[in-house]
This record gives sequence, C-alpha cells and structure tokens, in this order.
Amino acid sequence: MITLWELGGKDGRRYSLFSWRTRMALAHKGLRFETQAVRLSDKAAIAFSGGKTVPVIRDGDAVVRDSWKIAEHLEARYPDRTLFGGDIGRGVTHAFNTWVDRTLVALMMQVVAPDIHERVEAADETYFRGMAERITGKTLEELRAGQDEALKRLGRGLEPMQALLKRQAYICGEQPAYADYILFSLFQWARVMSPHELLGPEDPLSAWRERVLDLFDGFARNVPTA
Ligand SMILES: N[C@@H](CCC(=O)N[C@@H](CS)C(=O)NCC(=O)O)C(=O)O
Repeated sequence: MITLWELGGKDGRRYSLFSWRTRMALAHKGLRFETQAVRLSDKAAIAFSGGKTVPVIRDGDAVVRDSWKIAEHLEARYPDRTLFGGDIGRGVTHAFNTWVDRTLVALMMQVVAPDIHERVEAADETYFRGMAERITGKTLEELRAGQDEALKRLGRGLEPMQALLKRQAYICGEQPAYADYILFSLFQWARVMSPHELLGPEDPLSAWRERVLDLFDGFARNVPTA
C-alpha cells in the first residue's frame, strides 16, 4: 500500500495543488493508496522525507518527495497505464510542468489566495499569509481587492490551453494523462478552497475540467470543496 502525505484544510479539504497531481497519477495507474493529512506549518510531520513540502509518498522502501519525481517514480515502477507515453512524452510533459509552475501557478495564486486563507486550519493562517504575501508581493487584502483583475490575467495566461482544448479533448490528445493532471491540479486547488467559479460555461476549459472530474468514477469530483 502506498501512503501519500498532503495538506489538510478545514472540514476535511485536501488542498495541496501539487498533491492533486500525485492523487490523479495514482488513480490513473489504478494503484491503491492511503493519505495522511498534514498542516502547512507542521514540518516535523514530513521531516522523514528530508524536505519541507508535500506531496511525499512512501512506496515500500522508497520515500519520494516532489510531485514530478513522484510521477517519474510511479511511471518507472508501474509502467502499465502510462503517464507520459514514452521518453519523448516524458520530456515534453516535464517542459509543460515547468511552464505551468513558472507561469500559471503564480497567476492562480493571485486569484485564490484570500479564499484559501479562510479555509486553512486556524493554526496555519499566519504561515499561509506569510507565504502567499511573499510569493505575490501583495497583502491578502490587496489581493482580495484585485481579484477581478487577477482573474483577467489568469484568463490571458490560460488562452493557449483554451485554444488547444477547442481542438482536442485532453491536453494529452484523445485520452488524459499526466499533463492533464498538471493543469487540472490548479483548478482542483481552486475548486476545493474557493467558492468562486473561474470558468464560464462556454469556456473549453470548463468542459475539459468536467471530463477530468468524471475520470476514475468521479475520483476528484467527490471530495469536500468550497
Ligand atoms: N515542486 C514541488 C512543490 C511542492 C510545494 O510547494 N508544495 C506545497 C503545497 S501545495 C507545500 O508543501 N508548501 C509548504 C511550504 O512551502 O512551506 C512539487 O512539485 O512537489
């Protein structure tokens, strides 16, 4: 049995965006796993991993930290139901992972940080505020006031994916794979922690998100959300 360490918020919400990539990868491979919720500021709980961030998995003797390294580990150890579709696919997916993390995560953070702050465990509120304000360079109150503008900036950042998803069902083509879960993790982060709908009904990203939510018997749909 694989164990996944991830962030736990108020009312059982599992809100680590990077851990959602791992969750989806495990479901994609049909692997059974159990989860351990940790608080954002509780570094002692994950000290065994040698780092300070989740996701972390323990898979037999192996402890792996960092969502990308975990995806590579799962692909190497459980090659059926591929996440990448071979070496070239792995390289391209890594490029996509880097682009999403360097551009879209920051844009999404500007939109959802004030809502996340209201739903983290009380003991994590100060830690989360410090982290979000350091990353964005704005106070949570400034972010709240600028939420509409931030949503527009996010929309511009997502435009290439909107154009793509008019032409194909998934980021990876006809079937979903790890690159879909990379982008999906941002929307699941928002869905679990923010009551605001980010996508209009006509947005191709909206239909794609619904398709991903339906995967694996509604695995990502049927969780506590905002
Ligand atoms: N590159 C890492 C990023 C992991 C990450 O930043 N995780 C966040 C939660 S979504 C975290 O644990 N943050 C705690 C902190 O920064 O103190 C990955 O892909 O796993």
